[in-house]
Amino acid sequence: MVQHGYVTDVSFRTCPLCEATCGLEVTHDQHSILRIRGDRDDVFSRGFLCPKGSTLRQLHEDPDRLRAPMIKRGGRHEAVTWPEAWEYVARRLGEVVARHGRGSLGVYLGNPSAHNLSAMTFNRVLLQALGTRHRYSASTVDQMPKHVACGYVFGSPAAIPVPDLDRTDFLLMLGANPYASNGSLCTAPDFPGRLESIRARGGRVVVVDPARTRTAEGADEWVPIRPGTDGLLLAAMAHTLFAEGLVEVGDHVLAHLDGLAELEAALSRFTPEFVAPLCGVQASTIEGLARQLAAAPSAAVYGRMGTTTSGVGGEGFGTITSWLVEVLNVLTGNLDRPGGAMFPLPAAGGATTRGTPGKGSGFAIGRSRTRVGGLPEVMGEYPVAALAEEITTPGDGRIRALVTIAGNPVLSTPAGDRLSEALDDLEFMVSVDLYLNETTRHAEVILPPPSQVERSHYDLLLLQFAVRNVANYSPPVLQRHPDHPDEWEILARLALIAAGGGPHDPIDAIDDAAVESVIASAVRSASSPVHGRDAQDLLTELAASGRRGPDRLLDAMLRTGPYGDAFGARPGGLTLDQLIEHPHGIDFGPLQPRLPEVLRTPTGRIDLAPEPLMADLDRLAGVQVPREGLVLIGRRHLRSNNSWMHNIEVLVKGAERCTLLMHPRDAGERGIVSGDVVSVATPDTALEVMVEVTEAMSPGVVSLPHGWGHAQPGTQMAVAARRPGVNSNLLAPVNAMDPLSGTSVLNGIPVEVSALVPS
Ligand SMILES: Nc1nc2c(c(=O)[nH]1)N[C@H]1C(S)=C(S)[C@@H](COP(=O)(O)OP(=O)(O)OC[C@H]3O[C@@H](n4cnc5c(=O)[nH]c(N)nc54)[C@H](O)[C@@H]3O)O[C@H]1N2
Ligand SMILES: Nc1nc2c(c(=O)[nH]1)N[C@H]1C(S)=C(S)[C@@H](COP(=O)(O)OP(=O)(O)OC[C@H]3O[C@@H](n4cnc5c(=O)[nH]c(N)nc54)[C@H](O)[C@@H]3O)O[C@H]1N2
Ligand code: SF4
Ligand SMILES: [Mo]
Repeated sequence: MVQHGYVTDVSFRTCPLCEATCGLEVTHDQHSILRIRGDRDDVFSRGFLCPKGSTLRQLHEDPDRLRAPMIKRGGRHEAVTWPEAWEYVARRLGEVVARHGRGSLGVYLGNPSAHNLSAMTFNRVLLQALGTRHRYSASTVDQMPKHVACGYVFGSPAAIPVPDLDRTDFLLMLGANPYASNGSLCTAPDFPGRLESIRARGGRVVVVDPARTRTAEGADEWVPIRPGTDGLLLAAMAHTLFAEGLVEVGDHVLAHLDGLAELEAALSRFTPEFVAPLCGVQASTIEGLARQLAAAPSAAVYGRMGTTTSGVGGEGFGTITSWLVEVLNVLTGNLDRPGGAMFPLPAAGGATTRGTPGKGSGFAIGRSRTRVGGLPEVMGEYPVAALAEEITTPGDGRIRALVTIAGNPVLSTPAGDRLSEALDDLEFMVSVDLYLNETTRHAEVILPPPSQVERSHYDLLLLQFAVRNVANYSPPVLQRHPDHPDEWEILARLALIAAGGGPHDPIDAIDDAAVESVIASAVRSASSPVHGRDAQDLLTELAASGRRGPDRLLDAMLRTGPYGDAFGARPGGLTLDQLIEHPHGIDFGPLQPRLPEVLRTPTGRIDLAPEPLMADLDRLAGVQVPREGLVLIGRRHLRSNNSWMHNIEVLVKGAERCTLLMHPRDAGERGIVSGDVVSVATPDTALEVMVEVTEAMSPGVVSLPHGWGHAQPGTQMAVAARRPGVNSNLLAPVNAMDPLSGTSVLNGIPVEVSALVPS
């Protein structure tokens, strides 16, 4: 094809913007993207696309997206050359380490790190080089409770079962709105379509949510619930199963199960009558849900954001709720069977495809504690809500320099105003990010990665939670400018500098060490098809491809993974070359049972009644749910993506989106009508925001989306600044969290809403 004098080409790649991993068909020439649409031949997404997918083009073209590193001088960011930026980082970071030691370094990893092959392979290299315990991430405003619950029950925080959407007869979904989010920890392109298929084949979908979302509207039944009380509801469902003799675990799971009797005894107090007034759900409804779950030929319980980040009166219940989700899957015989809740078998990077099959060292938290608040470490990191106080509180181990990678914690985490002030208090901050935004405006140096279409991609993380076993690799569509390092090169050079290297030293040693460590672990691992082989042989064979960085690492992981060619030992097995020959991906089929091999508990058995969770049942039973007043929850919009993509005109145009949804009863009581600007207040903060009165909210519950609050001084996002919205997380109390995972309470925040007196 020839257009505008250039040769046009079609490339296929996976959209990296959310967890759905849709295949894109990208028409482009050498310099620019001409069109993006759904790849109809993608083995997983079959042409599905949401409105964000095609905007990779607008993102690439956005004049506000940073193309050159920025250094802040006299309060303003100026573009500099890469060599200058590196010299600056080396000097300033070096000064902080010399003055205060490595314990004064901090790091925050944001959400897009999880959708990014460079970050998935080189963040860990950077973390090691920084050598600090001050690690924070978006996980503690997100999914950490699921890791902790599954860590205790199955032995590995990565052993999170996913609902087998394509085969289930009954799906009970709590606190998830895939019509807006496209799903999370359940990778499934066209999640809405898959839900509709459940119903089309005669199955049933039930949604538990305080809001009648589009997902709830599309379901057979919507069960409104008081925010933060899902744990009680699930406990009462489990109690009902025991009380009515409906527990039927099945031999396949029972053979590997501990804790059933202890669990039954501990749940006896959670009767439907006890929890009903607390949840705002009738006892008969709760019993009915338990019976339906037990009676369905196959069923899956699935909980997401509304279950992991909710609480009551400042107390979070994310982990206990996530545990009870899996308890119900086990009790109804739906764990690890088709149509139930199953463990994917990822082609690369799966934590449960390494080590000894069926056994491990188990899971624990609290190997260290935060300096100021004494909060436990979880999965090698601390709760992000503690970040600000760890920066501002004087004493040994205080954070004095911060690295942020693909994150915007000023908008995404509780009390962003406090964090914003704390960032100004640092001696040095460097951010790897595409934009000069609410967080990176505090950075002395910003290092921009190339755009999404200028790099290779493979969803190393999200394919570990996919509803089918698939693999799909995307080469870069456009060449980046020769001076612009790839994102992994930025991360590797940061690591080199953090480890004391010079700003212009070669990064090859770091890259080589990374691949050597992958191969060394594979030849050691009893689950690996290259177990016992000579590492050097494999490294030599890998080197023959001439690949470097993430691509070489990915090739190593694919070849030593469950479908891999094992470096020749399994002819025809998976390699990166083979994936490249399949631009629409390779489908390894529906999920297969994985018990007991997936387990990593020391006993090699499922611990259905782990001590820390059993102990937490007292807290759950004792929760005081206020009968009066309003609580705040959040919501997502299909055309938004957490705090970013708000600088893309086609996504943000139209009616104001950062509004407060409120039930007519609550509005009427306060003399509020749609379109009024009201005050939403906690004891500490008040925001002014426009109201939309709607029956889609339960009485007593109001909703505000997160990720807004743009137009801050010193940012460079012209489109976002025209529709700034307010930062809902200013209302989230910094100390409200789930004690077992350190995850913040973002839903169920007591607020007062009042009409503003017209001036
Ligand atoms: N109240 C409330 N708060 C929430 C939530 C909620 O539901 N309610 N949701 C929470 C959840 S689930 C999450 S995951 C967090 C997200 O929290 P964060 O990860 O801190 O925030 P994001 O908005 O995802 O910011 C992403 C940043 O990465 C940059 N970026 C995008 N792509 C790339 C890339 O490829 N490389 C690099 N280096 N940078 C990139 C963007 O410019 C942006 O600055 O927010 C949480 N906060
Ligand atoms: N368009 C778009 N897609 C996204 C994102 C985005 O920002 N925009 N973010 C991505 C990210 S990082 C993530 S983690 C996923 C999240 O994906 P989801 O987990 O689907 O998150 P939400 O869409 O926020 O849906 C959470 C639901 O929980 C409900 N809820 C709130 N409190 C409670 C409660 O106490 N109990 C119950 N049962 N429900 C409650 C809310 O009303 C809401 O409908 O989405 C991803 N996809
Ligand atoms: S659903 Fe997610 S992966 Fe698919 S096109 Fe939209 S943003 Fe991209
Ligand atoms: Mo997230």
